[in-house]
Amino acid sequence: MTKNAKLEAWVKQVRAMCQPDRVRWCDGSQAEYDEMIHLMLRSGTAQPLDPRKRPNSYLVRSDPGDVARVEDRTFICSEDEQAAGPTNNWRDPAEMKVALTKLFTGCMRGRTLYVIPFSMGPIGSPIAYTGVQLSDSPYVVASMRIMTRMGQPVLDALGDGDFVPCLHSVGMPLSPGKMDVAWPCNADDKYIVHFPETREIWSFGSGYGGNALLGKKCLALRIASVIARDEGWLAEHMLILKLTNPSGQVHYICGAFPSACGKTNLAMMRPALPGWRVETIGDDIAWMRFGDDGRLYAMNPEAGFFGVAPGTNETSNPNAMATLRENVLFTNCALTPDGDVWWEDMTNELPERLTDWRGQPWTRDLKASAAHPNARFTASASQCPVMSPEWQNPHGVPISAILFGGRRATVVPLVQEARDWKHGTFLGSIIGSEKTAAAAGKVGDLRRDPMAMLPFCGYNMADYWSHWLRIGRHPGAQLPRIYLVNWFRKSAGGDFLWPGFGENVRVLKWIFERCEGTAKAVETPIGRLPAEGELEVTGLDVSRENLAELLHVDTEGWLADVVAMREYYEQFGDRMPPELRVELEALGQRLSVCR
Ligand code: SAT
Ligand code: MN
Repeated sequence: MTKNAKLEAWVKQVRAMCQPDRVRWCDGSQAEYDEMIHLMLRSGTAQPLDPRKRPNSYLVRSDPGDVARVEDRTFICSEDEQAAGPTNNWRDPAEMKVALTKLFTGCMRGRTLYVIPFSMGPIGSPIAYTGVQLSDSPYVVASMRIMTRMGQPVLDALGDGDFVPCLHSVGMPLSPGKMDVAWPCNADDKYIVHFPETREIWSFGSGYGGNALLGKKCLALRIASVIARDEGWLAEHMLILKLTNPSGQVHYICGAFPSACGKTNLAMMRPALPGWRVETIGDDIAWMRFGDDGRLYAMNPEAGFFGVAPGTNETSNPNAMATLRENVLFTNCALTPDGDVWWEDMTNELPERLTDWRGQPWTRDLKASAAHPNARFTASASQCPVMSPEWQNPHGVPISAILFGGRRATVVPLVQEARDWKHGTFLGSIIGSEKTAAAAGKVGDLRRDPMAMLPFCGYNMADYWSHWLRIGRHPGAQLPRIYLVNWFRKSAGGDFLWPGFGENVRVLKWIFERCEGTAKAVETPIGRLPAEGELEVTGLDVSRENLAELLHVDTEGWLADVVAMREYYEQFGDRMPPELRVELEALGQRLSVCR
């Protein structure tokens, strides 16, 4: 329980508005988790997997209309429309509150209101933030217990301190006598709403992932990015890894990639080069602040993984497979006849028969995918065999390099180094990626996704770039080096040129050695590329031609990108930091002379 007056008053107010049958304060205990599972089994939300195959693990099937983040229903309601910027959906905050209050009135009838206190970052860490989510979903309670530090210890540490209020409802009240459905949600009305000035989150109508687990994208990215801007730090959509070379030297690296582009695989990589070691600090979010030594220290605010299941296997990510052996919530995966989960590319051979993510019989001649492409696993970070002990360090780890990447079949080389922070900020601002299934919409189209923050920046993207540039001017800063990477280049025939996964350590090795000052680079119009012979290729199964293609400057392709970026920058008008326009035009000029 709590003596926090603000919290007590807020719970009372929400109770009056949402009219739940009862209120339950979550303590975060195992018994409470088990009870949530029991409720989900009873309501048909979840089913147990065979404990001999996957102990203490469950499969959940969502409504087919609620399978991913809904970006077109995600709103930044700042006082001033310009403060949200052209890449966010904006509504007037007062009007939005009126509309939401209508929707939330009576929305929890027949349900329980759960009070879920959670900490983003180790409890009591000077750089952690406390949120309290009010939700009517047992799935959310169970998931938040895995994904965050959750329960009574958070309230104890909070005392009468401040917290971010996160209100959530699946948006489907139950009238007396009405049977519940397995996955309650509101197919017609979904709202994922952020009020940056008052630091509040209201989410209605969806029970899935980032729409509903409000500590993740809503608090730790959208709201935190605003706080970070005001306080001089960075809240980023980045993995954090620890890289150790064969002689035991260490560098910590962050990497920003859009959703479903392999952050989890990179963060848990089993390196293909002998003697190199990757350990995981985080797979999705990094909060970075300057230490007294002028270095940027990154902390993972989460406590678990909400990872994309399809594509995960013993080759692509053996450490994830080990993480998933027990105590896992699976969502929208397929079910095997012997009571285990399955997803595309989990095994070399397709199973003969399955139950698909919708609960329908599936046979391998059907050609349809059995798991949803955005099927997910939810597992505690503590289960990952390569979790670095520093992941719980309340101050974070010092970052030597930052990677920006995405899925680009063409143009962007395997790796390039920025000349300095400003150039790196520019490279981050121009990244694009072919769309994945992590968000609703058409898969495959190229979209600009600056710093992989397009769906997650809680304010005007141009102001966000200005903030990055300001970070670069921090007095005494010892800034990380910045790299653009692309594991997803394809040949004209449509095959990947680079094997990826554990072989990506070859790129990390070059970056590591750049940080040490021992690897060479060549200047090119787009940035610094590995000098001849500097990328470790021993034992690598890639042809000379393909390697050359991967490290080649595609002048015409880049020039076309410059034109596209000029247009992209236009929409930000005079909020656009002039430094980035200067970088873009300078790039265009350097490329033109090579023509
Ligand atoms: O659903 S989430 O937003 O948590 C996953 C993602 O898009 O990265
Ligand atoms: Mn993500």
